[in-house]
Amino acid sequence: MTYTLPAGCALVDLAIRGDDRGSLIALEGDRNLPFAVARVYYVFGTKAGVSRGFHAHRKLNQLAVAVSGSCTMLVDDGSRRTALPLDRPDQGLLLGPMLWREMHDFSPDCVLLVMADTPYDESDYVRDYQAFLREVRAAA
Ligand code: T46
Repeated sequence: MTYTLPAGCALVDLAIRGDDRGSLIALEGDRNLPFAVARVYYVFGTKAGVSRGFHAHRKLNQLAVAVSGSCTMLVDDGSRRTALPLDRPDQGLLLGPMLWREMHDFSPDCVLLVMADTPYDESDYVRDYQAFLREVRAAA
């Protein structure tokens, strides 16, 4: 399935270094990632029916990969809103700045691995959708 994504995000295929023992994927900052990694976190054990996210970042770049299970990622640049499944350990979603994101439909086994280009900084978050729209429009 092909998705028309909002500006500032992209699906990327991650090369599998497989052999007869199984599979391995290596992610290297500034090599197959378009940024140097400053932080890695993972979301797991999300309870049934719970959605997460509901914010944008002013400056942060991230790559999100469902290394196990699946969830739906909704991305919104203020003009286009697209919901797509993250359900492959060999595909990641690059998320640039000023993209509203929501995560829904977590499978019980979902492990969402995220690499980020800065340390955690709460002041980078925009957690109100109307404020997000105002900031996007002011920057246009
Ligand atoms: C994002 C989506 C995909 C930290 O202390 N350090 C961290 O690096 C992060 C990411 C979070 N936290 C704390 C802050 C909260 O007390 O962990 C708690 C849960 O964070 P939050 O509610 O922001 O989690 P999500 O799942 O809504 O969003 C996260 C990321 O925050 C966000 O950047 O893009 O995953």
